[in-house]
Amino acid sequence: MKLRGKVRKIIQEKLSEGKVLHFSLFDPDKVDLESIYSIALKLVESGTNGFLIGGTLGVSKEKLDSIIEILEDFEVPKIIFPSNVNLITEKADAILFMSLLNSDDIYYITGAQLIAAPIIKKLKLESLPTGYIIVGHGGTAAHVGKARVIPYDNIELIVAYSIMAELFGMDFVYLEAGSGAPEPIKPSVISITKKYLENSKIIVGGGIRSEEIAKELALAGADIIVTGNIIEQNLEKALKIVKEISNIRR
Ligand code: 1GP
Repeated sequence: MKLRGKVRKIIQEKLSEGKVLHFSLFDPDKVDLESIYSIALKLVESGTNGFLIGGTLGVSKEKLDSIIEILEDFEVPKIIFPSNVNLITEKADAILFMSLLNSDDIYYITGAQLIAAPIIKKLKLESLPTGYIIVGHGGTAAHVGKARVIPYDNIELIVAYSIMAELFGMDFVYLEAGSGAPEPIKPSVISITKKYLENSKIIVGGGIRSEEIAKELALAGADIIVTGNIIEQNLEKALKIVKEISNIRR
């Protein structure tokens, strides 16, 4: 929690320098505690700007805590990517305080957040207000979160939800295709959405598996690119993605 209270500022400073950020997602249900340090070291050396820790199924606070403890020495923010209220820990620097805006279930829009709010306050966790919008494949998050998933090419809806997040004052709009999605969000969707946002920053994740697509998304206007599965499936490829993004200047 060394960077607590500084995470938003770190992100803003890098973006204001024309950089695009990369966040590495660790799903506690999938990562192996033995290898996480060496993987994280390679990601940091390649230029990743943050660790998101979270997942939808099979996640325990104990494993979450163990992962953050292992990552403690790295000078990059450790940010909780919560799927529910059981994933709040004082060990993290910050939490994506997310509302699943296109859920049909009020629990995922304001219910879990209501339970989480006093806990986050008490723990003095830095909160990063985020509108979470599930598009396309949607993955497990869409199923569990009862999302009314937006088709990949429905730009009108994606833009409308994104504007809504900005009007609510959310700092981040997370356009999520779902972990392991066969297709990521389209770069053309990002470039159009970007035109409508004055303040909110765009996080894109789900199904990003090549440096080419990551670059296209970054140049289209994504502010933060998230990769998860590829880190476990093909670390060399993941490192190429990180390096590609860290070289981009807009
Ligand atoms: C999922 O956006 C993230 O929440 C990352 O997805 O695992 O497909 O990279 P991947």
